[in-house]
Amino acid sequence: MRRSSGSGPSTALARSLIAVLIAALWAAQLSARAEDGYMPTAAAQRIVSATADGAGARTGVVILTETLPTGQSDPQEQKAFGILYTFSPRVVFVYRDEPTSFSFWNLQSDEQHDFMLASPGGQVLMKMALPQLKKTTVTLTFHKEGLYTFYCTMHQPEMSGQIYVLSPSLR
Ligand SMILES: [Cu+2]
Repeated sequence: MRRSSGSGPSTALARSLIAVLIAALWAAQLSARAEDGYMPTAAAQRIVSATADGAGARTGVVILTETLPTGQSDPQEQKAFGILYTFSPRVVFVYRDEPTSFSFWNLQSDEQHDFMLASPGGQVLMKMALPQLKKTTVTLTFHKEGLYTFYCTMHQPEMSGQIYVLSPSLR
């Protein structure tokens, strides 16, 4: 009796199913990456360059994600505004062309945040996920002076901050 040699119609069907499955997994992975964020493009790197692990930094800042109100909660405030989140600190000063590590500590066990950076002209430069109860570190080197804005896209407008990029001559 002849057994299936691997070229029968059922095998061909299985192969095409596997191909479809692999394509679906690949697409899911791509969309997951897009959700996770993106580093500066070649054009954006003329404004800011970023390395994901925080390496090469000479100085750094820790930015916490905090829940508002801190301390005793006011039931009326909670009712009017819900739970609010903020970056702490919300304002950071850095020098141009000085690699600076930014370590974001997501202190919430039940809330995802992210870090989206915009140039002084309002151009979005990068976006990075800040998972629950994790430290996420990136080294940023700003090449243009001015006032940059950063956002958590999930908690707008309250969860925002500013980075002032100063001239190194101000040292
Ligand atoms: Cu947030």
